Amino acid sequence: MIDLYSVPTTNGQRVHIMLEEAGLSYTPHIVDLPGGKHLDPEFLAKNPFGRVPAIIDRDGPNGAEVTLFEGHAILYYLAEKSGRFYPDDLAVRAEIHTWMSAVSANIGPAFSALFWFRNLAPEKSQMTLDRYVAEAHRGLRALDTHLEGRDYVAGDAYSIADIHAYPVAATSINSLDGGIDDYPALKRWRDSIAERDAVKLGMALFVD
Ligand SMILES: N[C@@H](CCC(=O)N[C@@H](CS)C(=O)NCC(=O)O)C(=O)O
Repeated sequence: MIDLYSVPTTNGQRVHIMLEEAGLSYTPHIVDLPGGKHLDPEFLAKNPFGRVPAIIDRDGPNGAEVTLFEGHAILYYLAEKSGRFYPDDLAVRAEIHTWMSAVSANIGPAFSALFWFRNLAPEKSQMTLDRYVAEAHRGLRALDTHLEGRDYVAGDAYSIADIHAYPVAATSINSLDGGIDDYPALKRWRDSIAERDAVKLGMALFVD
């Protein structure tokens, strides 16, 4: 059994989708971020950075408990545990690694910074907002160009690279003027991934 600690944002959604896709049984726990529960010692023991998502696999390797955080690390773990969505082919794995890293290192942080400066910063700075809007578009442009003429982010089958990138195209992008309409390849790919039952279930988790 896996305990999932999360919220229904982009960072959580990719793990929710993966758990549904892999058919692993799990117990979801919503973490009260506005109430500061992610900074309690009890949660910091799961992720010392005080961020969701995190999981505890009570039946980890060799029967031991394992605790993980960072969405992409959780996806790799669940893929290896389930043997799903992570092909053995080294060339495909290289492409998966590249795009998982690119989304984590470039696109995710651009949207996180944009959210903070737009919604939480005590002082507003147009220059800062412009910078992170531009960075978000830079990442989306790269993903859109990569998806031209392709059905999947890596190789020729659905993989954890699609699961990792999907919430960016389904959720984060809606915070930009114009949304996904400026990105035709990304839109086509998002619409096809959205049809999957596990994706629908994962995206609905914690949503009333
Ligand atoms: N790099 C992390 C980012 C996780 C993250 O920023 N989670 C947000 C919620 S969407 C959070 O916990 N924010 C609380 C905080 O930063 O204090 C991942 O990909 O899992």
